[in-house]
Amino acid sequence: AAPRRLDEYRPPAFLVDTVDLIFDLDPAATRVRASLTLRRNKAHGIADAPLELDGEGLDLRSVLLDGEALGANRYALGDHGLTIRDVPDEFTLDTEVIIAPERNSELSGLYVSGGDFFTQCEAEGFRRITFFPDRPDVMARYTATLIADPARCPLLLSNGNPVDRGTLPDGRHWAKWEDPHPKPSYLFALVAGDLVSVHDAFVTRSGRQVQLGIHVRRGDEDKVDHAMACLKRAMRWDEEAFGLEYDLDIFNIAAVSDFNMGAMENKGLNIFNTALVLARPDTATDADYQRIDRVIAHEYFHNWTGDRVTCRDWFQLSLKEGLTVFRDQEYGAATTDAALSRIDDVKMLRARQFAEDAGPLAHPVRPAAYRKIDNFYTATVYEKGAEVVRMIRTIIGHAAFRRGFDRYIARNDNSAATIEDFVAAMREESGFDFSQFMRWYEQAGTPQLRFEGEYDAAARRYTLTLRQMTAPTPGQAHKEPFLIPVAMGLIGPDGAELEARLEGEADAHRGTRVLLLRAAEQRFVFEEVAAPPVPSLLRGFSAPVKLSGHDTAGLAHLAAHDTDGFSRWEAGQEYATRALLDAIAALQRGEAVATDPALVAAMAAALDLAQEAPALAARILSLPGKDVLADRMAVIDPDAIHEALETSRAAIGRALRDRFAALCGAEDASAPFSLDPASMGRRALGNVALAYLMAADPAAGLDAAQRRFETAPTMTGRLGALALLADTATPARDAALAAFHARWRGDALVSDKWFRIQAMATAPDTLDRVEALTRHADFDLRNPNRFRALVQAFGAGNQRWFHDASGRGYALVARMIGEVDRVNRQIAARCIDVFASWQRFDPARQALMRGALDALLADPALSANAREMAERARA
Ligand code: BAL
Ligand code: ZN
Repeated sequence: AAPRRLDEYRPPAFLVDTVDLIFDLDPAATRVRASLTLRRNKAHGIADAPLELDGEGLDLRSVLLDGEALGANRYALGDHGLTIRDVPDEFTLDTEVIIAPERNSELSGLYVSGGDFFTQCEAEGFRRITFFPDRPDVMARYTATLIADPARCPLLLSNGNPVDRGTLPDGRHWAKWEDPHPKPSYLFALVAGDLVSVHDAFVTRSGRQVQLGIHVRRGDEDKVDHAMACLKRAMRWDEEAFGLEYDLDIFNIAAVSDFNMGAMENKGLNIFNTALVLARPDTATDADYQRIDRVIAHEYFHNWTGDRVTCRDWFQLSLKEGLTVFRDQEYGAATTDAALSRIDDVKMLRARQFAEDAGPLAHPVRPAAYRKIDNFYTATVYEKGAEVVRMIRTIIGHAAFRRGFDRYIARNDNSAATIEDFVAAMREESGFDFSQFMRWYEQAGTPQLRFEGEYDAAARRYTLTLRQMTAPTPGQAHKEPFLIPVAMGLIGPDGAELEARLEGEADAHRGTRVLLLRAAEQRFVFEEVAAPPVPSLLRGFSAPVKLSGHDTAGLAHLAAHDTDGFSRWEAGQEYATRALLDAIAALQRGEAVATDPALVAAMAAALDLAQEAPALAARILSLPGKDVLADRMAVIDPDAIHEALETSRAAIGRALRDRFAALCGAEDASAPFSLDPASMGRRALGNVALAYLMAADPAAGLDAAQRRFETAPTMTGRLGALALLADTATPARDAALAAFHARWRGDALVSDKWFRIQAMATAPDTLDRVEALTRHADFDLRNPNRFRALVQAFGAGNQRWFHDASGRGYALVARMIGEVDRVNRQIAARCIDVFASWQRFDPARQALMRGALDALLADPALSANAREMAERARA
């Protein structure tokens, strides 16, 4: 199919005012009756355009126009929809179709999971339920009547408020839901099944009572307290931080274990992957708890940035996603620890988005063309999109940003907006000209930002030169300079922040300023600078760019003294990254690795923080990830990366052995479980310390790991130990994995962890074991979580063995993608990005990775989703 293009947008030919849906729910044959009131849209521009409705896989039974049945000669039915010519300007249309939810393994549209019915309509799933103009700029008021067997489906939920219910003469019961807010079809949802409901209530700031419900499979009701607490916290925070109040009397969350995404923001009825709802201290790690908090908040925040104000078309996806990620990041920063939260968000951005931006899948935050929009739910649209929103706030300031946000919401409420609408509101409230800034939405690629500083002691002048360069990305050979906000300060030789007067400023002052870099090269002159400074640039990571220019002494100085918590961590990480890159280079030259004593000293300094700031200590002690190191290498060498990390970890571990040993002892099982940053920090520190001890002293480390695995009261401690044991080909590993499997095989989410840990293991027999796990009785291709836990985790998270020089890892993942594609094309397509980095490897690996993509492309049955990704990755 030809790609869709942003510049070909045309308003819809018809608008839909109301939609009445009736579902006779049956797994094998669900009857869907839809009654639409439609009218011509003058903005479309063609007065006699036919009515075109999207529809896929629907067994059409009848079509009535204004109550009259249409003969087959009045409409054309194709693979992708229904076209009706010669329709009046206003009319009603009634259709009846049959669908088979139990055969819907793609999990898009209406499907069955564990015997219950769920929907997923974003982006284009509604057309798999009924014929409809399935595009986000068609917003209508919906009612939905769900009819089902009361024994099988006691619970019947849809969007909005319940308005009526009853029982039919044949014994089936029904419930009617009405959503008073106009919405696009992608936000339609229904849930019907035998779920247990946990209820709570929230009183909005204007005093309205909202009934909250979380609906889960029987047996999971003891794992929803956290999600409920997060929901209430998020509702309150959105009122306080953004002035946004919930607008219905009821808010429901249903959890499903077969789900393509993490969660979905359907109006009034969020549907969640169980992985992002269920948590108990013995089943969920601290990372799971934090992720749940953020995603519950994210989906809730979509109620305004997504539902009340939606996207005109799917090119605008970042309008809701980038903004809502920004909002969930702000929520995370405000409700936990701001610097730690920013560190974690930036680490994720770098690991996922920078990698995407550096390869053949690079695309702008607002893509200009796509074949399958499902392939654009990417780190670029989400995470980089959030950074773009953050830069707007950095440029115009918090107050103007908030006014701009209010204006954007007020002006676009109940409508489908564009990125221009958002930026216009910001411009109007700030007076700032965003023309150059719009390149962040249009140009792909991560800018390289290089600085040089020159201090003139006699003149007390410091001149900072900033240069930017962005490499070409697919379809964009030449890049215009970005407008880059550089939040910065100057640190003096004594570690204190220096006063300075930037050219044009009236007075000298100290503290953070924001420089606006507009040109490819620009000089900033600071006067009245008392001593030679080390510049602290990109404080709080003020722009998604790659900075260079510091020498190691400067980095060490910033790591010790920067007043910005994020930047202190950043400087330390950069220092460690360079030390590891040196180690990698030494290994490649066949030399022994000499671990930098300054790196050891920095780690010792981090250990000094263990009591006072354990979470920060754990983050500093975590060496840069393999992805970070790979990103910095001209040719990625997975074996050298692995060895350099292991050798350095062992050297640091030996130097600080006793201190690590003291930290990886048993957790205090009598202490109440707490998610405060210090408690989580202590658990994280225990796991990091254990990794050092195992590297430094394998025998003692193995003992400590076994003890931690057996006695840790939390999943964080137990899994941390298990992950390290899994890296060793030892009987202790086999025993621990067997015990874990036996204990948890009945819990799908914990079993996913069992698969994931083995998929990501560095032990020498990992390839054989992962192969065997693809044939394990508990492995199920049809469950996206399980596929991700084994195949995606191996491809994306096991640099050592996925990239094994034999090519076995590539072949394994390609084979599994081919298999899952026959069941669920979205899941197959999303896994293909593990091959997108092929140009970064040596010629032999390049050939193997290309070969894997070619093998996929050679399959004539490959889905359009997977084909688009494989072709882009191969380019
Ligand atoms: N809209 C898809 C899921 C999410 O981003 O919230
Ligand atoms: Zn979202």
